Amino acid sequence: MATEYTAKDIQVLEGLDPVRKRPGMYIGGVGSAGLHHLVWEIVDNSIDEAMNGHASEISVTLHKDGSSITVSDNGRGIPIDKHPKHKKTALEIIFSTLHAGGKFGGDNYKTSGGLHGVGASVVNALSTKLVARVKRGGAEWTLEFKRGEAQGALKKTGAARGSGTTVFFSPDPTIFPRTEFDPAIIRERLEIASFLHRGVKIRFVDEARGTDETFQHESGILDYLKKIVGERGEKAVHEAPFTLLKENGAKIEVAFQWTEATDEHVRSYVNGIPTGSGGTHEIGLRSAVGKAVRNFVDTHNLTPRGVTLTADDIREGFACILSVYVSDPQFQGQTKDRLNNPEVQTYVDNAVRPALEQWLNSNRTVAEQIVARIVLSARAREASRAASAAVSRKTATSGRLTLPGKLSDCSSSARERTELFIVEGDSAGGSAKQGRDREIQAVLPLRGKVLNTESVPLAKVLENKELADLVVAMGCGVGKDFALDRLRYARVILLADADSDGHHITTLLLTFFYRHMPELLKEGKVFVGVPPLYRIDVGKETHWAVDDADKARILKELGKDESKVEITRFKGLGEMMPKVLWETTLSPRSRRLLRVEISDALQTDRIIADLMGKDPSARFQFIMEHAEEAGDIDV
Ligand code: 28F
Repeated sequence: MATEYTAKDIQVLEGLDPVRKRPGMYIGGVGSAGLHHLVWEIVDNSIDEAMNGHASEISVTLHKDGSSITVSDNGRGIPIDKHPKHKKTALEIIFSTLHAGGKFGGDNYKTSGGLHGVGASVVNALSTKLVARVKRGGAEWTLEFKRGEAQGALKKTGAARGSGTTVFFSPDPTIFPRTEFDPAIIRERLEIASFLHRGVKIRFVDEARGTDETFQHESGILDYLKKIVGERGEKAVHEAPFTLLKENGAKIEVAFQWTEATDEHVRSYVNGIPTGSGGTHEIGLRSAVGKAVRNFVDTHNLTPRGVTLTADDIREGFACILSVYVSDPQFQGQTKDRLNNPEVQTYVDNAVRPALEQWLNSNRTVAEQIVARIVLSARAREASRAASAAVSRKTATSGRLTLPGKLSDCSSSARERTELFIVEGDSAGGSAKQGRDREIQAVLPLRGKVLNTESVPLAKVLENKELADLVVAMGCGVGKDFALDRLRYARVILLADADSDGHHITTLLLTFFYRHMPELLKEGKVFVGVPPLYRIDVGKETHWAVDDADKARILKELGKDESKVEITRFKGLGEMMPKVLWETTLSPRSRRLLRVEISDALQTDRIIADLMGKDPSARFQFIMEHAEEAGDIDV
């Protein structure tokens, strides 16, 4: 049982003026992240109370105005006794001075909002109004503040059963340009908090949108692991995940399992704060897992002949939730989401390694399933390297590039001016070959459906002639063999019909690039051409519309309705005369291109993974959403 703290335990540091002068120093900034830090700070005080075993329920209400919040917990209630020296109640001190309360240091860990324990007083300073209500000792006490200034003394506002703390606050619009909270951000953080603090009931009421959700997970991070493995549609290669809870200078909780996914997926937290950029806790984890697995494989001589296992093979498909609590976390980096404490690496390594070795030895079947998974990724890696080398060897041996016959290359070798059009279908390929600028534009027609490469090992992918030819034409290798500086063109432009088949082809190609040449997308080298869907002839004038909305807009601009003009709908690129194709889709001066960008890797990963199961053209929009009008390219 933690010692009972009272007002005397608070060392008062200073007033709140500096906070309003330079809020960025205390909450990192006054944008959305800074605004939401206010919520995390108050919520974390409730979570602390729960972590110390005194609160079981926390509720967060976003009020109708969307800009004010109430957080409450059923803990002991902030003490209201008077500080012997400062003659103020603990409650008032906690909200009106930057202080080091009993919660810092000591045996319990100060979980803290994004910026590590700035305390409720900062929230108070940056709020036009804050009302703190404490139920304790059979009564309810209320204290109101405006911009950090107490409005009168603590008042007894009635009798009350039970105990707890409630805080209402509305951020100051003279500090925050935007004070509207984003319910999705709050919801996600509360759900994660319910995973990290097993059993605590966390309720989120959004009064503006009428939603009321409660999160509670008795199995804590195990439930969280199940959620992230489930939502990405991966299958686990062994039933029971590995779990560990240990305190050895740091409190460590970890749950992981191997899945059939091809990437590693670790989500780590320090004192409840997400550490998206990793840090020493993750380094310790990876070192422990690598050593324990390798030790098991070597002891039981499980490596097949001719296969070498690398750390990457062990990490492939590895899904993990790691949550550590340390008393003095040091964070680094712009977004302060990387843990720096060197000692934590040792703590985690020394906690996980022996426990995992023990677990593998006492669960032989599971251990062998895991080793099989690792061997599979080693074989796939070696096969893909061989296949990719074979493809590039095919080009390298003859000295001259043995390009696929279907490729109509451009004549210029000034790569930064050249572009490769990947065109769906032979007829479209024909018009593109004729309509293009031969000096700088190459055309590679693709026949029919491209292989769906989602979760297909690269070796298998390269057995598909279309894709193997594409890899050769691009010249940059593929998979682990990829080298962007070998790309033979400045950009790759996908040209498919504006119908669902066309969208499907484009999606399949983007999936291939995303899974096997991700850097190509990350470097913004891939574009989607936007051919016209309608030709609108008004007298001598011709207008082109890319979709129905565009058509309506043009007709409105012309002040004509459909009956007064001649409208042709293009069935596909192949139907367009080469000159028209040049004018509307190929010419750098008049065409429209969409640059494909990965704006949110995790979301894209989920969408691409989901994509192949459902009707892709319906999902195609998701990819287009990531593509922004590429008016900015110097074509
Ligand atoms: C809605 C926000 O802030 N809950 C909190 C407590 C409980 C105690 C406490 C908090 C005493 C002097 C450090 C009560 N009884 N929810 C909250 N619940 N702070 S904040 O004490 C603060 C310490 O400074 C508490 C006995 N010990 C601690």
